[in-house]
Amino acid sequence: MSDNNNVNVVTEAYDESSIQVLEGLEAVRKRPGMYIGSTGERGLHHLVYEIVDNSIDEALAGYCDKITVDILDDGIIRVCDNGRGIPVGINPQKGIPTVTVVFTILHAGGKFGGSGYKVSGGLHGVGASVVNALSSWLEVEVKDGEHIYKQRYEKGNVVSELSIIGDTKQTGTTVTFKPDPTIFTDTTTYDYDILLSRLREQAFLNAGIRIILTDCRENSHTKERTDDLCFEGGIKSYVNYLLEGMKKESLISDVIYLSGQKGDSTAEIALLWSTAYDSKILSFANTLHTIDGGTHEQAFRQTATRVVNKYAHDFKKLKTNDDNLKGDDILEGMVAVVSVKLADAQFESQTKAKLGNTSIGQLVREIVNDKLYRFLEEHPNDAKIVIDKAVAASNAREAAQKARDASRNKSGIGNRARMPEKLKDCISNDATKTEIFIVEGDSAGGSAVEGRNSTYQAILPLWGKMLNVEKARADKVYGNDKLTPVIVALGTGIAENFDISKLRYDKIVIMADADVDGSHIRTLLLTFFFRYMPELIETGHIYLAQPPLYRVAKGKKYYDAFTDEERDRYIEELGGNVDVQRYKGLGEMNPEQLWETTLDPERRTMLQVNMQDAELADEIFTTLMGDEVEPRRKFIEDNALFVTDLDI
Ligand code: 1YM
Repeated sequence: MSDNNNVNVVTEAYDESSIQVLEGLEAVRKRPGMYIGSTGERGLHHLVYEIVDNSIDEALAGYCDKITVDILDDGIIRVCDNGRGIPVGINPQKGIPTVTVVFTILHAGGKFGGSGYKVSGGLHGVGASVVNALSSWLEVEVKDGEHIYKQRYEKGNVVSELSIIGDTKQTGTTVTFKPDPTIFTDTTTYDYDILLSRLREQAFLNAGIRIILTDCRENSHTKERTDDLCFEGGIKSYVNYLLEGMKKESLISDVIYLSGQKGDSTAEIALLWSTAYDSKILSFANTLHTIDGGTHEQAFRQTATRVVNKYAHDFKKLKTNDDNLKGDDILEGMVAVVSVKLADAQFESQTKAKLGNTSIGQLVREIVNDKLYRFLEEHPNDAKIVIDKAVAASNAREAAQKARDASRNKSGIGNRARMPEKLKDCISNDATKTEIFIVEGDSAGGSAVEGRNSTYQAILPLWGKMLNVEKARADKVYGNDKLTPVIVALGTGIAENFDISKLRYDKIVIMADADVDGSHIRTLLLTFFFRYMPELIETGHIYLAQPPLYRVAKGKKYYDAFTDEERDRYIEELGGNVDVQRYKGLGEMNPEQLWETTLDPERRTMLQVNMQDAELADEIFTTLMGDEVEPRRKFIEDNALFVTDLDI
C-alpha cells in the first residue's frame, strides 16, 4: 500500500491517530462505492456535493451566506464559503487540530460526539474525509478572522502540518481537491450542467443561500460560464422554475405555499395547477431528492386528492351522487415541491431514494388537510378552475379507455400471436437473448433483414413522420399507426397497462441515420418510451445503434470510424494514401456491411439509453417537442445530445 509512505511526514505527536486515520480511509479507497454510490460520473460529482453540504450546513446554522464553486483545469474543484471556518484548535480527544480530524477520520454519522441529528443533506462534516480519501490531493484553507491556516493531504494522508500562511480579518473555509483518477476510472471531467442542476436545487431548497458556480477551465465548452443562484422565494421559486421548464402556464393566480412544524420536523409544500396534462411532483427529505417518493410524497398526493374532493362536494361543485374524482385527475397539471426536514430520516428502496418515516406523513397530511382546504375556501375562482380541470381530465381518461379498448381489439394488443405485418421476427423465443432493431426506412430495413442473425435478431421497419407524443394526450397514442406496431411487437402494453414481464426482447435498438430525419425519429421514439414505457429505459433495455460514418481502407486492411477524429487517426495509422469511404446512410449499406458495422454483437458499438438524469431528459424532450419553436431552436444550437450528428 503505497499510500502509507506519507506517514513519515507527520510529526511524532500525530503518529498514533494517523495510524487510525489510515485504517479508516483505506476502507473508503477499497470500497468507494459504499461511500459515494459509484465511481462513475455520478460519484465524481457527488464529491462536490459532499463538500458543498458542509458549507450549506454552515449557512443553515446562520453563519454563512455565500458559497462559491469553481471548476478548475485538470479536474480540480474549489469550494469556498464565508462561514466561521472549520475549527483549527486541537481536538481534545484526538490531540490534533479539529480540521485535521474532519478530513482524516471517517465518521460514522452525525457531528462526532453529537446526537446524529442532521437536517441538511450532508451528515455534518462526514463527507469531507471521504472526499479526501478519494482525492489525489486536497488542500483546506481556514480563515478564522486572524490567520489563514492551510493543510494539504494526498489520498487522505496528511502531507503537511496545519500551518499559518498569512493574516486576515475574514472568516471562512476553502477546500480545493483533485479526484483520484485511479479511483474514478470512467471519467474525471466535471459536467457543468450536472453540477448546476444540483446546486440550483440546493439553492431553491435553502431559501436565501447564495451559491455561485463558475467554469474556470481553459478548454471547456462551458468556459467562463457562471451562474449566481439565490432564491429568496425558496420552493415557491422552484415551482415557478419547473413550470417555465415545462413551457406551460399556471391556471391559478399564484403559487400556493403550505408549511408546518412539529417537534424537530418541518414540512413545506409549494404547488400550483398548470395547463400540462401530466403532473410534476418533486419530493425532498433533508434536501435530498427522494426520487421514489415515500411517506411524505404519498401523504401529499392522497391528502391533496381528498381535500379537493371534499371541497367539491361541500361546495356543491360535484353532484351529490357523483363519484369522487380520481387522484390522477385531480393531480393532472399539478406542479409541486414537497420538502421535509426531519431528524433521523429513514430511507427505503434499492436506490435509497424513498423516505420511510411515518410521522412525517402525518405532519404533511395535517398541513394539507387544513391549509389547502382553507386556500380553496378563500380562493373560489382558483378552486373552480382546479375542479373544472379535474373533471375534464376525468372525461378524457374515460375517452382514452374507450379508444384503448377499441384499438386493442383492432390491433391485437394483448394477443401475442398477432404480430405486426412489417415485423420480421426472430426464431428464438428466449427474451433474455433476443433483440429487436427498429429501423428507419424500408431499404435499410431490407438490408437489415438480410444481414441479421435471424435466430436472435428481429427487424421492425418504420418510416415517415411519427406522432409527436408530447403534444398528444394518451387517447391519440393508442391506435396510432406508427406506434402500434412497436407496442405490439414489444408485447408489454403501455402506461398503466405496462407489464415488463411480457417484454419479448432483451435489447430494443433504435437504428436511424446520422442525419436530421434519423435524429427526428430517434427523439420521437425516445420521447414515446420515456412517457409511456419509462421502465424500459430504467431497466436498460433501450439502445441506440451507432453506425460508423467512414470506412478507411488500404489494401485488404480497413477500419470503421465513428467520428472525424477517429477517421483521421486511422488515416495516420495506415500511413496515408488510403481509401476513405463515407457511409451516406443505413440504406446504402449492403447486408454484409450492415452486419459487420452495426448488427454483429462482437463488433458493433451501441449506446445504452439510461434514466440517470430523468429530469434532464424530460427537459430535453419538452424543449425539443413542446409547442414553442424558439427554445427548441436554441436547444439544438446549444446541445449535441440527440443531434450531434446533424447533417447540415
Ligand atoms: C468548503 C467547505 O466545510 N465549511 C464549514 C465547516 C464547518 C464549520 C464551518 C463549523 C462548524 C461548527 C463550528 C459546528 C465544520 N465544522 C466541523 C466541526 N466548507 C466547510 N464551516 N465551527 C465551524 O458545527 O459547531 C465539521 S464541518 F466538526 F469541526 F465542527
